[in-house]
Amino acid sequence: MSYRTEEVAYVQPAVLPAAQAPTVKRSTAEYRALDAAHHIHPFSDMGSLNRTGSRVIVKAQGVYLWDSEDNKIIDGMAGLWCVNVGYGRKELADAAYRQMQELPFYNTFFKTTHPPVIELSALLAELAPEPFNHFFYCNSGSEGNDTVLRIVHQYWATQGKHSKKFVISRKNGYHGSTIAGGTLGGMGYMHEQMPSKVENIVHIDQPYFFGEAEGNLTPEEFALARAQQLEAKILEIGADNVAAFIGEPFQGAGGVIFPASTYWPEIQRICRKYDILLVADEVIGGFGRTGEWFAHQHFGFEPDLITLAKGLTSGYVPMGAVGLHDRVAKAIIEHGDFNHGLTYSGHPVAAAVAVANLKLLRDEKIVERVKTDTGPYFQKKLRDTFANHPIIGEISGAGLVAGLQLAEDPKARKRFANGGEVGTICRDFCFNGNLIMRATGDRMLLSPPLVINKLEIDEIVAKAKYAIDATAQQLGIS
Ligand code: PXG
Repeated sequence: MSYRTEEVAYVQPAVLPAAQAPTVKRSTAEYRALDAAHHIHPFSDMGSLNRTGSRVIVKAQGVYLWDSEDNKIIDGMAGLWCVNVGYGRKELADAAYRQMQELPFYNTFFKTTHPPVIELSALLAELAPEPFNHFFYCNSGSEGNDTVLRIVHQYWATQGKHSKKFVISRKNGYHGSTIAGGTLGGMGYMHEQMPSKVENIVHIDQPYFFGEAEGNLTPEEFALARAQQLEAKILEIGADNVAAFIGEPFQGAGGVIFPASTYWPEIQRICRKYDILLVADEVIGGFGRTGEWFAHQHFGFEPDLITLAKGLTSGYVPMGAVGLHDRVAKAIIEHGDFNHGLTYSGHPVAAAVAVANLKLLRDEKIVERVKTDTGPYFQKKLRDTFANHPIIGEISGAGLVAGLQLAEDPKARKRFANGGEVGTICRDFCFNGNLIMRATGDRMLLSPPLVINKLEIDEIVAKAKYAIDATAQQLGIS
């Protein structure tokens, strides 16, 4: 198996000139030594990382990264699910540069505002589904979900329903790593390390068919049963005590778990029946990932609140937001002070970059291309390539996001007993093959920049096949 090496014909418009690409100022060994000496990485075992050393990424263009050893790596994860317009877009750099000179910072507290945050809010209202016309800003998805809790609480206070305090979320959901985000998420290993958790947050099971469906249930029956756990939980707590349900339309960090089509309509029915706010965490799904602007549109439901981050700025600068459905916005607007805000809420530079980014997504029809062209191509290519593969049990996804389930016996839906280790073996083969593909336990995840072309998709899929074949071979499975 050889890797595709030819350069792709597709050239991005308005890329940064190569002369502006950062130069490598130190040797890899020096970078690693300094990194080990002074930098604590997120979600890492620092002792073991410092013994091996990190890969040092020094520049990027389009869908490619380069490390300090000048290896060219294809980025199958769009950074961390965020670089939707790809790397090196000059329009975003120009927007930041201009804004930094004109007004690098001013706050949006104390009866003030500024043009970039006004333009961004109007543009988001244009791009989001019709009832979303108001946006609150923060710096990350985690802060977005903290904000969601504050809005939900304030909303029910304005309705005089003070007992509605519980928020229901899902096991293996991911909603960030602040105390509130981490509590909302369903990652047990994160809960264990928290000094305390936010009160009144409870979890139901996830709609993970391959791993958790028992008996002969169809995916649709299983998804319905998992959605109905919400109703059971509401009845257990009492509808008068439940404020909201939050979920990612598809779970990203949890393994690109795509629920069957029966799931979200049932969740929505239950939320409406018991007068519970429905929150879609669109931090990964938003801004085109599934081929729709927002993932809840792909699944056909209407949330009351949406959490946004990542693709909002394509990760060029940090920014998060919460979109409020008109019925929620009205209550917040009409009922006095909302006592929440961050120094950088609506930061002018982040807002200017977000505007430039959203205009690229809109004007270059990048989202439409994911829906009608590259998304279907990517999904078909993966399914054709891995049909009847000895260790691929399921391929989930739509548009430009996919999860590949590694399995000991795909037909019997039998997972590896040591699934996490198998995922790590596969991830290491990807790493050595200069492909970034994320492992979550025994699921391999892909979520490339939305500007990827078909040749680049072919390259990702060929490299993924090489890594998965090599994994099977190492396990002695053929
Ligand atoms: N919600 C969702 C759905 C996310 O995926 C957050 C909230 C939190 O966003 P911030 O910006 O606070 O990180 C996320 C973040 C991974 C990985 O390993 C995923 C995320 C972050 C870091 C790692 O897949 N998602």
